[in-house]
Amino acid sequence: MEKCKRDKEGFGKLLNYEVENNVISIEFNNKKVFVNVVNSHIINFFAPLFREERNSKAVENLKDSHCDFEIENIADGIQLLTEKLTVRIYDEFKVDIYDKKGTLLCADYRGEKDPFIRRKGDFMLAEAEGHALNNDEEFKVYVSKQMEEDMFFYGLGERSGHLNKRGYHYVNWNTDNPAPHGETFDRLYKSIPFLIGLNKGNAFGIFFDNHFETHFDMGRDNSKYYYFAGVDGNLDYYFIYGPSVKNVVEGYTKITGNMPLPQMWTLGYQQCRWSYDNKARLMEIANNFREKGIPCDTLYLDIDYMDGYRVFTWNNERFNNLEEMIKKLNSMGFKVVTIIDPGVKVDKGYKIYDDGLKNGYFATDNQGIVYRNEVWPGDSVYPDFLNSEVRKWWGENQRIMTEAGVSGIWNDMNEPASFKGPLPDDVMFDNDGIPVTHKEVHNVYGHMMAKATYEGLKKATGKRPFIVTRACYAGTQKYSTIWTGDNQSTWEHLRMSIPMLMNLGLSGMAFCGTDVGGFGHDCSAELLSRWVQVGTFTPLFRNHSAMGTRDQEPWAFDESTEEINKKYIKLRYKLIPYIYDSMWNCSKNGAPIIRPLLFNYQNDKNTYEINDEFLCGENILVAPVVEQGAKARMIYLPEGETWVDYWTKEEYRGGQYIIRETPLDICPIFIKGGSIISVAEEQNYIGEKNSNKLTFEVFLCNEETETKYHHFTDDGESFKYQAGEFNNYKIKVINNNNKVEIKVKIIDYEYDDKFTHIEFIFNNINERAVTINGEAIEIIDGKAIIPNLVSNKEFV
Ligand code: MIG
Repeated sequence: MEKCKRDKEGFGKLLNYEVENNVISIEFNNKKVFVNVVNSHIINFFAPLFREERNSKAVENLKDSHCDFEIENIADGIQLLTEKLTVRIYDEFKVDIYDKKGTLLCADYRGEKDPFIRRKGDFMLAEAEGHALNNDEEFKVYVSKQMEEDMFFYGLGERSGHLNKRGYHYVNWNTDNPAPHGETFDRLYKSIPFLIGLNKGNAFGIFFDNHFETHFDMGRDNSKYYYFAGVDGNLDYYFIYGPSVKNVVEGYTKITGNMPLPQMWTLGYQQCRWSYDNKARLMEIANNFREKGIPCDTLYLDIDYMDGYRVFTWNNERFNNLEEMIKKLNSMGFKVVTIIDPGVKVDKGYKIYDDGLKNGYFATDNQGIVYRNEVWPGDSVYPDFLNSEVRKWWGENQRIMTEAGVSGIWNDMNEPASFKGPLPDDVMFDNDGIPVTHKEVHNVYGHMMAKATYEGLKKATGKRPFIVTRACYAGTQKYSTIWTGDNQSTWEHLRMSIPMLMNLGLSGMAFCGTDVGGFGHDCSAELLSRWVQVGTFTPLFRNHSAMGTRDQEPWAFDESTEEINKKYIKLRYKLIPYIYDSMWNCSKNGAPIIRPLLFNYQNDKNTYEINDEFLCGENILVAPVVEQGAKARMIYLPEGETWVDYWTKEEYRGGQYIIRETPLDICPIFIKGGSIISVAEEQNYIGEKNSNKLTFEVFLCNEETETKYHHFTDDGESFKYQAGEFNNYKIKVINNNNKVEIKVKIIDYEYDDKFTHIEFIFNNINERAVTINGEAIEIIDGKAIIPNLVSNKEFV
């Protein structure tokens, strides 16, 4: 941490230190800093360069668990030893971090700064204009680390480009740029200043909790170092040790909060459009789904449902008797989600505006006058979501929607977007008594809006809130799912969505998705089919498209396209229990649903840069087609497993590249040999049928395997699971060439889930004999059924 640009003198010599509980305060010649041992593998480094206190919006209730550590003096500095790490701190607050074997994980850079020179035409720019903002002289907070050979970088939230971020530079400044997103974009709607480094196979994370504009440079400026920097604010970052990427993500979500379990229906297929702008069209869409037998759980109302874009109102002509319409849709098995933007129309007599104005709930200019810009409703003002009273008010307003029958809220435009130029830096917000500038809180505006919405919905309904937000910051996973904004119906964007979603997943935002079929531009039949195939495995599975573009509902093209779309949407419904189990895992340890292969196969270097394959949970590998017209594609199967082709049941040893034919109705899917997938019977929407049996598909293979699976059941909507009202079925499969042993155990059984039977469907059973909990079981048509153990409590 050699540079702190607030003043040129830096930190200076290390003078002395004091320890109080988990915090070591270190006195340098020019500044005092704090090193907080969060636990044996997470260390926070804090220097109050901007204000004395933290002003974190990401980290709430961080508890220091008691953790033993030692501190000793070493030549030139001090050394901190935890059970996992050795941290050496020197003059100028330079920090080097090693694991217990003495392997260097992350060291501050000491060499010369030598950023590349940006040449223009045939002359070199004068120094003053030669550097863009990435010149370190312009940052007030700046930390550079030594680049090691063989390093890979991941995370950083929503990014265009590829999975590995080495060699690139990204900015955190939430931005609504309507141009087609490309690799040249260094910023998008979201800011998640969390980077994962993989250094010779050892992973670590750096979470730079600063919501001013921040930059991450992974060796673009110079391949000798990487850095993170902020235009202002405190130096406040967490080092999170792996050595597995899994542990890093778990550590990061421990600090910034876990994604709560979503309601089960939110995992179904969702249909959106800008806009289904009248009742007749919306009902036509709903009827089409049911008549065609294409499953769907959710329909969206985009901005045109409102009365003149006034939030918390609706247009009574186009949607007369909205409540009745929603009731009708609910009875057909649909949930309705409505968009709510932050911009409030300037309009005397409109209650939301009047109330907000009267109570001082809107952001102001630096003279205290309510700040105006323009968004959809015309002249608009911006609620001050930094203020807890405003959040409460906004939360209460959600009742206007929920009482009309709305089941979820979609928060758009909360970067915040503005039509008349960006909000000036000095637009003021009231952070519960501490005035803060737009410059400081821009990146958390959407995050605080999502928090307000979450708390309001939770209070109004008592259910697990469903919110989709476009802008977010680190930690938004506690409140909301996200979608990646305005993509385009292009093959390029389908390709790009995969590394983008994988990095979002690694950045805590496990519940994520893109507009399936693409938002801008006209979709083609083939592109829609391929996109639906990817969407099938994406946590948020929502088809959406822009005003004026070609229809892209599953049936909007020809019959064969409709058949393919239907086949995959049905597959999604079959996999809902498996996806819900993956969500449950994620709610405990942050493990993303859609994840890069390296997450599970870190020892296999071939996985480090795979952009066009992903894992969905622990057991499914998906290698979608993202090229128009592709009749076949190459697939890498990670080593250490046998992989079973979901369609043909053929087995492949991992550690090889194979070629798979890919006719339009085939998205290559491989199941980890020996593993289990929990599945549901066919239904049009979640909860349509109340099956009395649990079903597990077992994918046997010729390799000897031993796998474990946990299946979770609860009511699918309330918070009762947090008080223990759930069941946890633990299933073990031991498979060899002539027999399969299954062991079922119930670890938790506080929920009356009404399943009377458990069914196993065996793929590749061949001549194997099967025992379940030691008893020989007869296999008929590859299936075995036993009574559920919860009901007779036999095997508990
Ligand atoms: O300026 O509400 O990203 O999903 O359909 C466009 C209209 C505003 C942008 C969102 C998009 C939504 C659209 N909105």
